[in-house]
Amino acid sequence: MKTDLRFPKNFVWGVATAAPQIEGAAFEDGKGESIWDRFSRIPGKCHNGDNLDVANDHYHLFKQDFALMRKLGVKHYRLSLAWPRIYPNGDGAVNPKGIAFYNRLFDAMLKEGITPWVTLFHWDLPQALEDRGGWRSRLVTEAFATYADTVVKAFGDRVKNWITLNEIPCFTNMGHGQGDKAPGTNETQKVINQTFHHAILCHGHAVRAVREHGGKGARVGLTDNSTIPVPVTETPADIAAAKAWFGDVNAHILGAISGGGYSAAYLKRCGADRPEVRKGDFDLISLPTDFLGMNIYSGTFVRAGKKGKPEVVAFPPDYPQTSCPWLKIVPQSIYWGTRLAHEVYGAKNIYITENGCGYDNEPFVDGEIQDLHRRDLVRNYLKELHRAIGHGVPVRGYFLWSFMDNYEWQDGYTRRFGIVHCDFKTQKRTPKLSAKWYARVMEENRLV
Ligand code: GBH
Repeated sequence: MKTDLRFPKNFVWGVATAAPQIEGAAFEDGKGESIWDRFSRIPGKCHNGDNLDVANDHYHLFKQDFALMRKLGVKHYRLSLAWPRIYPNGDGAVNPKGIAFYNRLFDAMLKEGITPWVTLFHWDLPQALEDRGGWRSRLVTEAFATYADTVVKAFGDRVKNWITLNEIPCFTNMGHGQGDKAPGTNETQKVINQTFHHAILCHGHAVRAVREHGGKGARVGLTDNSTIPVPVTETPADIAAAKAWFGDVNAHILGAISGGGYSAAYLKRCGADRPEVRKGDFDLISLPTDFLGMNIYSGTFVRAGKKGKPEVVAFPPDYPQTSCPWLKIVPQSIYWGTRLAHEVYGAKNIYITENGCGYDNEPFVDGEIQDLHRRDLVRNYLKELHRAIGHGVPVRGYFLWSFMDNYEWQDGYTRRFGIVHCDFKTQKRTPKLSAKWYARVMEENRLV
């Protein structure tokens, strides 16, 4: 029987990870300390006191990991580079062993027929830069520009898909505001806004670096975790409210990078705390990109309130969720997120660079982790992604987070996001039921 849940020809199916969460070898071969190496050692900050020292030991086991990917039929893999492995002090001297490691890694990946999608920065700022002001200081943008030039030059012959930064709000707002991510400080709103401005400026530098040194066929885009409204009813009034809300809450990032600078509404909200912007900053920030990466896990319900004004409806206590309180199960978020990014900010080629779910309790049954909850969640989100594509939203690919269980930041190793189980004592990898299911999806290019 024919299925209508087939995806477009050439749709990119992949899996995702990030260097600090899987590599381990945190102090090996000259790697410098990152702010997460430091933060994870502050008592009480990370679950169980778990740190990134060993993680999945991917630094030593990457060949076997790529072999497993190949066995599962993975053809596209999103990973990140560890800045402190390349520049242990953030800037200054390059660490040749860091370059050599990624050379070995890319060669091994390509040998297995896997196409790399490389994020330049996934939160592991060199501690040496933090000591000089970190994201608060403009210095970070100069260091990042040099780092971006270096890695694009070094790996651009084999890497054609570049992602500038991962989830800017997490390492700016959450790192310096709520303090639950590294560096874990509580700064003033003015400082937080400045960290944010430096981050989008780094995005611009990465785009520039790829244009200058990326060679033929190089493509580049940001990965954003946009704030996503889901209309309570799919009726014109609620859709209009959701659309207005989406435009407003994402203006400082999606609007800024797509040529609009900071919106008047954003600057008004900042008031006296507005960031210092230098002449020429927005020339870099708004350099055209080739795609938009979106990490979509959840959404916020919005409806038309008084006079049609957007009104957020809070989640009731028993709303279904995963083991992460923030990850409420809202499959329609992937439909509305991609559709609104396209409609409101003109995003042309959209890739879901992360989607998935984390659970604390996934027992083996007869040697298999039967994670029907994950299979079901991913399938329901993918159905909504399929709907978006059917409605003309230009979605080109999907990366499942994550290839394997890994270091889930402040939730340590307890929170498992992988489709492959990792025993962190023995480093044994075991594909879960969801991995076998996803392998069929990738192979058949349709929901099975
Ligand atoms: C992504 O971030 C990361 O890119 C990835 O490294 C990570 O492992 C994965 O997802 C799973 O977590 O203020 O309490 O409402 C997750 C996105 C966005 C999750 C902000 C927490 C806010 C929590 N994050 N969110 S709260």
